[in-house]
Amino acid sequence: MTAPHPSLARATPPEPAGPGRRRGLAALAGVASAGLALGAGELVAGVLNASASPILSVGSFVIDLTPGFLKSAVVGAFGTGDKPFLIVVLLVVVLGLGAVAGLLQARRPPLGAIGVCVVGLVAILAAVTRTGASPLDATPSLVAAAVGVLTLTRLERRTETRDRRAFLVSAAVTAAVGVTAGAVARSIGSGARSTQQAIARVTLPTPAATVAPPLAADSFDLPGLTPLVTANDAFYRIDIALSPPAIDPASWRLEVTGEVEHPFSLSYAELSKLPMHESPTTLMCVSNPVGGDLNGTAVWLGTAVRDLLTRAVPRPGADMVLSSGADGFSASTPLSVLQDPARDSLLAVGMNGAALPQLHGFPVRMVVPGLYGYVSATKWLTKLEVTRFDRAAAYWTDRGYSAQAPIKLSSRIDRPVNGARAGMVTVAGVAWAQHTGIARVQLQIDGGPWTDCRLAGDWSVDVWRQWRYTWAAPKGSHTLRVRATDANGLVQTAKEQGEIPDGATGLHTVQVTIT
Ligand SMILES: Nc1nc2c(c(=O)[nH]1)N[C@H]1C(S)=C(S)[C@@H](COP(=O)(O)O)O[C@H]1N2
Ligand SMILES: [Mo]
Repeated sequence: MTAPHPSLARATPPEPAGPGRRRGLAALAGVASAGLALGAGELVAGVLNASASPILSVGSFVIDLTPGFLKSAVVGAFGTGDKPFLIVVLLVVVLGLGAVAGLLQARRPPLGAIGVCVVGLVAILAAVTRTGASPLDATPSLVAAAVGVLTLTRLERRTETRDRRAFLVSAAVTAAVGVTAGAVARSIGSGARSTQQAIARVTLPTPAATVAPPLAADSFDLPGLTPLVTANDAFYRIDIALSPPAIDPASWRLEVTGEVEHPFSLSYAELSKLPMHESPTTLMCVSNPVGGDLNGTAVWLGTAVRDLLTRAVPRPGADMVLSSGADGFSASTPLSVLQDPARDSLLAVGMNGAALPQLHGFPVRMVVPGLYGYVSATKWLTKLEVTRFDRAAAYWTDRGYSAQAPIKLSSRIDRPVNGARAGMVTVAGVAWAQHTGIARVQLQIDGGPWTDCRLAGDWSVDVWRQWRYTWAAPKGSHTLRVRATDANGLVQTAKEQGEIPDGATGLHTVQVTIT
């Protein structure tokens, strides 16, 4: 409204803005418009469906395209902060694209507006191609694109006004409204609240068999040493879900299908009535580097996967179970492992005495002792499909990881820390060979001989085992290395191998300074 007619503006230039400044204002208009568009899109998603959020959909799209090596690099650099990192990168990219659109719109209208539409189209595609998406999920990105185009064209016209301050105020207001909308969207979205309420309402089934709690001798009470059982809120989290699926247990169903004689499906209530038992298992991520901490132990409460398979009756020739999660993840687990009566493979509903937390797969996940998480530990489980390794491939198999991946024998030094006082120093850590068990842990100091460490009791072969060693430590810098031997006599290899394709090997080596 206040923008002068362009030809007029050209005829009587009011204190002509330099081309550099004009460009700056155009870019600013683009950034502010992008901010408002994003906020509007997130707000609509918050009201309609949190997983249709433009940023989250594009983020998930990026994750799905990300090759394995990059995933490991990002997880390695940011640990479980990989998701906030991705979102920040996306926000910066979108605002940057906004600046470009602003410049284009100023130079060659309507090129900038067209650019906004193209970005909107990408977001729409990302939203509707998500697993379990509906066409309605296009709405948030559609609204974002419309708001983006309208705001950009209006703001861009204002860059021509003589009153720079008025322009800056409208750009600032635009951006602020966008940020506010985004913040409101965050607080109402994600289904987090309703899922928390659903989790709070869950009464865990009574286990037919409880696990014997660890004996006092099964753990050492040493500061800095990994506890035998990991608290739920300290448990590592790895998944491809930018925002964890919010599943209502009242509408959850598990499908058991594929190469079986009797396919069936189960509700959460039906599953809860099946015989439940407790079982402690140490989960491991294949992306764990030597010495890393992408692992944790919990007492899981669940029902035997084996019994469900018995009921379905797999057909001859089937050798794999492809389990799927609501986030689009899938895992390939050998059928024989899941049918093995000696292995406690669970469909878990409880974790350390509580209902499964949302981040760890509420309402139901798989837990299989001895296999890396990506081939076994499907969270937000929706389907078990009996199939064959030569017919189907899981999520990470398509991205450079092995189809089968037993956990590798490994060990870690947790203490001492740098600056420990010279004298008697307790070195300690954990070693693991899930489903086989640890027989021996040895420590090497400054390249000297390998000496035996003291082991804590063996609570379960499916769980890591603590070890300790009392060291007469002299002042100075020292190198400590650890290696484990499993119950079959296999000695942990010193050969260094990266996480891809089926888990890292090598000996954890630390440098400590004793003062
Ligand atoms: N649905 C779903 N389940 C999943 C994943 C995932 O991305 N999506 N990641 C797997 C991987 S790689 C690991 S290591 C474990 C981690 O489980 P946690 O997050 O409970 O520690 O979950 C597995 N289950
Ligand atoms: Mo993992």
